Amino acid sequence: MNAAIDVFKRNEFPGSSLAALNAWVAEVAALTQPDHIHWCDGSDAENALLTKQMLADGTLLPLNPETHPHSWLHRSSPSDVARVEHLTFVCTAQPDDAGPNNHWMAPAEAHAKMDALFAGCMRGRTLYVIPYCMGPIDSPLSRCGVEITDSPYVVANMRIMTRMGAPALARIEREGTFVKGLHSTGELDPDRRFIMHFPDELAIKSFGSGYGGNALLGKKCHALRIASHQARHEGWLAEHMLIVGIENPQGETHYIAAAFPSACGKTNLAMLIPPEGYRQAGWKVWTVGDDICWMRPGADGRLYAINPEAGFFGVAPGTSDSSNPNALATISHHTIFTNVAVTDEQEPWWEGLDTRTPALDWQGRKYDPANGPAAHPNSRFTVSAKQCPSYSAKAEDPQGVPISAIVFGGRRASLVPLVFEARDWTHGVLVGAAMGSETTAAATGAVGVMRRDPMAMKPFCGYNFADYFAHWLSFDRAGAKLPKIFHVNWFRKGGDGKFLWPGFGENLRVLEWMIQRVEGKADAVETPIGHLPRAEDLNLDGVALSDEAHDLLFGFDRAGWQAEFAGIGEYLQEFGARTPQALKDEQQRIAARLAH
Ligand code: GTP
Ligand code: SPV
Ligand code: MN
Repeated sequence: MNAAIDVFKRNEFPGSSLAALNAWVAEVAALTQPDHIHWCDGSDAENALLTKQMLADGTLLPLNPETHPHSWLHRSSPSDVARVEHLTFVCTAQPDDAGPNNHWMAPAEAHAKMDALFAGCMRGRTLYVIPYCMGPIDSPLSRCGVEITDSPYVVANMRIMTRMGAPALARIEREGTFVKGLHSTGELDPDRRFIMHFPDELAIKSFGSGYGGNALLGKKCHALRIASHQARHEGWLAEHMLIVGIENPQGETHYIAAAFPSACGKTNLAMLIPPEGYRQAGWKVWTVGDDICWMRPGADGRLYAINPEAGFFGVAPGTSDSSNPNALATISHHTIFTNVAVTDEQEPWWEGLDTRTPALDWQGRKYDPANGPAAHPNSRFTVSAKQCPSYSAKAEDPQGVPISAIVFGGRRASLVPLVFEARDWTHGVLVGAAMGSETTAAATGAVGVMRRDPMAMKPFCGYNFADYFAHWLSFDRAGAKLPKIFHVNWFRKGGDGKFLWPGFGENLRVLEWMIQRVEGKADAVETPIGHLPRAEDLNLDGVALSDEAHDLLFGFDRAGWQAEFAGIGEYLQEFGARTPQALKDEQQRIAARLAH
């Protein structure tokens, strides 16, 4: 047992045990009036029975059993296809504790509003009790929760995405603490849809949506919004990050955690396949997690990370044998597909998969390009991480993996170079806090709009960003051996509007430079925004880059960065006096350097 784990404080709430769980289930049943109550044990038999029921009532549709054994298609309500940030609230006693980065409602008002929606909502339905564990079942870093839902689709997804069932219930009984998540699909009416978080009560109430991030409460609601709040009080970090291991030809593995906003490349980087030359030389890539990372300092001062999830809820469009062969292999069986198209042969299909023309679109209509894409742009697959060929044996390690580098990145069509390195931790926190990215189809609303998305946590931080930045800064203390911090941009575009960097597997070239920097073996040029590699500092053998690509991917545009830093300064002002002075000082120091 790692000594550091003994000092890992827990946010106990007294009086909670299986008795508390039973009492809560009874209270919810009295409110929601279900016809039946089912306690999920997570067994194969239970899953088989639920699947049979869902196939019978059309919740799941069969896919081709020859090409996609044990795989199903779910078509959601067309108005319920993504996270709803405008309907997602953090309910703290004081609005300032939720911060300008969250929608806020007073807890009593939010409870009253939600309880009115939940009243009688499960009549004619079954109430499922899902005990789950986020993280390896025997890890001291893991945390448990219980989701109550009336959706068998949610049960089936939670079974893949978390360690669900009897072992989680046993841990809850042992620990006496769990996050309470109450969910109902209601009538799937967007006007009666809310996702409410009560961090001080370790509770979530979600009504009116069956979509992943709104309904699988272990994921964004628990593992990020509630967990970030707990992490702040207990001295750790709950982040929207992939975790990937890069093994060099000498057999040494560095673990990298990377925060990119939704639909900006986490799953792809986590499952990267090295370019041919790297493969031949013996490089290997190991997937630990693709969306969420919980990190805490270990006894040796390094940050140790676990992936709290057990599966991938990944973006389908763009996933192909050339972009992400590991993902394609992972989803070849035992997979739930949501809102993809299907071919004549009942195979799942999406834009970017191959050149076939699908038969039916995501709504089950005969495919007609006039209706838009065949697969919804936010169509997804749910699959066990164990099916991934690159799944790391270390992903199940209760101690987690030591992190050598933290990477921030967004979709930036202009200005931001391929990669740069922060000078130190404080600068790195500013780089994360200043992240910008174009919005994607993962949330409802306009796509392609540039917004600030600090640490890719804009939709997921369960408390005031100013306090979150202070929490990040607090890790720089005596004895800490912190990872280096980098920023990447795979999405820089040229004059023709096309991506300048080939991306995907080729991103390993950038990761290699980072690892060399960590080991003190690679060069870089010092600029006001950080250390930039020259093109020759990266291994670009076999990559054909135009002159324009060279200039823009490795260049530093002083005038552009002056404007960017003015914008970053204004953004930090939005958090007022709560913004840490060290962060404001860092922004001003760099702005001043950019000015001459
Ligand atoms: P969430 O699950 O929403 O958190 O998304 P994610 O960050 O895991 O994004 P994902 O890896 O699923 O990628 C989203 C989209 O970006 C897909 O359509 C990918 O094909 C595309 N993409 C991923 N990596 C790259 C890259 O290196 N270059 C380019 N051009 N596109 C990429
Ligand atoms: C994201 O939107 O960042 C996702 C999908 O990973 S969801 O689970 O809906 O949040
Ligand atoms: Mn995500």
